Amino acid sequence: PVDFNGTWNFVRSENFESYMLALGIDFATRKIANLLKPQKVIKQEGDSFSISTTSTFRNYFVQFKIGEEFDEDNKGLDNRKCTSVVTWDNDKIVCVQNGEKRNRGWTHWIEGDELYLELCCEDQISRQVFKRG
Ligand code: RET
Repeated sequence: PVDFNGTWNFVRSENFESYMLALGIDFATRKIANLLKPQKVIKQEGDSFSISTTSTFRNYFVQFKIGEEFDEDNKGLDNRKCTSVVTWDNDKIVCVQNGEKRNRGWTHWIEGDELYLELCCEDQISRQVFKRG
C-alpha cells in the first residue's frame, strides 16, 4: 500500500500560471505564487489524510477521508466553495472538486521519493513535483 506520510519539498511545476488564471486568481497573487516553493506535509492514517501546503506567502490546509464528501473553502486560493471527494485510483488519490468551476480537481501519487500533483481546472492542467524531505 502507498504511504503518503512525510514532508515534501517543492522541486518544479508546469503550467501553474494557466491553472491559476483558470481559477480567476488575480495578477499580483499569481506573480507571487509563481515564485513560491511550497512545502507539503501529509499525514495519512489509513484512509484519513491531512495535507498542509505552506509557503512564505500563504498556506492551505485540507483534511478528508477517502470516499467521504466534504466542504472545501479554498481559502487563500480562489475562495470558491466546493463539495469535494477523494477516492483511490490504484495507488493514486483523486479529488473531484464540485462547484462553480468545471473539471476541477487534483491527483496525487508517488514515484520513488517524489510526490506528483496534477491540478486541473476547466481545460488547464498544472503538474507539480515534490521530493521527500
Ligand atoms: C498557494 C499560494 C497562494 C496562491 C495559490 C496557492 C496554491 C495552492 C494550491 C494548493 C493545493 C493543495 C492541494 C492539496 C491537496 O490535498 C501556493 C497557497 C493559488 C494549488 C491540492
